Amino acid sequence: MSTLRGRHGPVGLPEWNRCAVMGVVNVTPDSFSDGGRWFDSELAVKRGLDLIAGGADLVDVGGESTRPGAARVDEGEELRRVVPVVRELVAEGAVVSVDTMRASVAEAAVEAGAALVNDVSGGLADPAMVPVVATARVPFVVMHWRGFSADMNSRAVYGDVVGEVLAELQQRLDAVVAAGVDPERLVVDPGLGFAKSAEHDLALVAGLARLRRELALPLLVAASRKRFLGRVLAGPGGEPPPARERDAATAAVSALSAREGAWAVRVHEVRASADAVRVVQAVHEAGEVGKAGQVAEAARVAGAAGAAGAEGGM
Ligand code: PMM
Repeated sequence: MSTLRGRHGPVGLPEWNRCAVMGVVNVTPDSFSDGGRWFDSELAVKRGLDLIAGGADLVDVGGESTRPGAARVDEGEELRRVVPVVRELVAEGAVVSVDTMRASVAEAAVEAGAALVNDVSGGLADPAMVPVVATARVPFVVMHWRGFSADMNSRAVYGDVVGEVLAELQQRLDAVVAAGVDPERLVVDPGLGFAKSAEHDLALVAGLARLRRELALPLLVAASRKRFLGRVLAGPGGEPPPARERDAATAAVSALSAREGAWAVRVHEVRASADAVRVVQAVHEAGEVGKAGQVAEAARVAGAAGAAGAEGGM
């Protein structure tokens, strides 16, 4: 369906010259890693601005927790949580994404200035979502999703997780495009932690290059503080560190993602990930300079050999 374009990111957002960093603003009392901390409009706006000051390129504002087992929030409450925060952050000059599964929230957030809709259900949770996004002509994140958080862990069953996530995402992307969303505005996300075990998440991180190559769309990776990192970091007793102690591990995944050409990483603490993606970019540029130098040297040697040959013939 899709073709690789010259652009690194989706049409409709600034073009960053490296993997972008999306900072998370959860306006929720119960998100798994930072629930309750920014559950107040003013605090949430301040948090968003702090994330930008710390190196975030854009901020993702959400009013519904999607942690495993979470119940859904009421629509009116989600609107009340999200829209004022989006409006205020946009007024302060931030590039804002809205993290929602509800078309009404997406629509109100876009009206308030949100530049991107991030739907963890890829439009499956609310049939009105895809038409809203198609009409608004904003970039749209399609994440791999198998069902609501209340019972998603029971759906974490795969033979070949990378192959199945690829096929299910492709099917979803085709449906979204058939329903009128501009393919140039799509972003894909493997949905780490959503109906996935720690082993599945690790396999997906190992498979990022394949996902990017085969889906040929900008890729968003959201590993921040997730369970699989807790599992990797667990001590000998098997006890994982608390979510807030997983930011260095998150930055490691940000570096890996940037290295594999991800368009963006979604993180709670931006500083370490912002540094990580900048280092990856600098190393990449040094490699390009090195390659250009080798080509110039090869041309110089070939030129000298040619000149010597010409001399020998005289
Ligand atoms: N994960 C969470 C929330 N929103 N959006 C995208 N695109 N991808 C994700 O993996 C994702 C997301 C859950 O994490 P949080 O509760 O810490 O925000």
